[in-house]
Amino acid sequence: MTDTHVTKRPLTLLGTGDMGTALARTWLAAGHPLTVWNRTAAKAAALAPEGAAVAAGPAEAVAAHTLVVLCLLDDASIGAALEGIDLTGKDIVNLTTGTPAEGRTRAAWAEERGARFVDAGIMATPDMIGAPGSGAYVFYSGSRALFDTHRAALEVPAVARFVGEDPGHAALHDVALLSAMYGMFAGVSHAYALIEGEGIAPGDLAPLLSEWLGAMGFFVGNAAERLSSRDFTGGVVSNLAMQVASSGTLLRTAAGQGVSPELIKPYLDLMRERLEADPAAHAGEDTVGALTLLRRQGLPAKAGLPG
Ligand code: FVH
Repeated sequence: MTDTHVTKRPLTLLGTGDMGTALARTWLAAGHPLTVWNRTAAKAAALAPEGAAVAAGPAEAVAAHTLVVLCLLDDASIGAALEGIDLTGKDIVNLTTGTPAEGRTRAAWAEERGARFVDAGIMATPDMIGAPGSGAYVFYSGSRALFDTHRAALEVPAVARFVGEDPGHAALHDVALLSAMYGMFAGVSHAYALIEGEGIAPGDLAPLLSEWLGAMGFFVGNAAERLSSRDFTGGVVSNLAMQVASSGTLLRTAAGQGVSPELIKPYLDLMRERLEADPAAHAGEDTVGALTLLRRQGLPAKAGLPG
């Protein structure tokens, strides 16, 4: 006879807002003993019928289990919730969105209190959590030992991707992807604004936009290769001089349609700045060369990235 009984790791979750509740439900459904606490008690109590133990306060919740997951609004709410609570021997996984600096500072704060710490960045909305095939995943960084110990539990709500022992790197990956997303949102918003009032339905433009953005997706890998090699001229198919010249068409069209260029102009300006700095050197480049201007003097620069 084989023993098929597998003990599911118990854990504590602080924060049962929209995301915390979605996470909690997946752990409960998977059979993990779960203790929850939320500042507004009713939101935690709502999980009791599904099997959650509801703690009266954050200290009781933290004391209940070694693995303590945080899903609070922001870094300040972590300080507020955990103020004065004994964290000795705890394994803290912080799913609260924050900056890389907050992740590093919070890791040092936790370690000073005798805890291991992993920071995280959730690449999903609550409805994607625990939904197979939704594409949901979570970046983790910090203590590799903690991550390895708890990986099975962390994989329950969404795929887990460990991105290094620097506790700031999960947030950095999270923010990098979100920043690219907002750039894409900005371009799409500008496109819809251009056609508004012209008798072209947004729904007619939508498939064309999706198809075009998919075709232009090569930029992601192309930019990575050029930034690594610092080769901005090899194999260029659309050179900077041509793109700067045609950017005037984009701006004049926006003006003609009565649309503010504010969402696309910064990128067009950056291309022009790169070209005007040294037309002979940069005219034949890909637009990726313009990205070297983003790290401005006076801003903290990352060592090892040449200009
Ligand atoms: N929801 C989403 O789409 C995104 C997806 C990507 C990741 N984010 C981040 O997840 C964190 C939690 O987000 P959420 O969606 O659960 O947010 P809320 O529903 O607003 O819940 C916030 C919880 O934080 C508690 N809280 C706020 N301030 C404090 C405090 N000072 N002390 C203790 N707890 C605090 C709040 O409690 P209450 O208002 O119910 O009493 C909620 O439990 C977040 O970092 C997102 O950026 C979600």
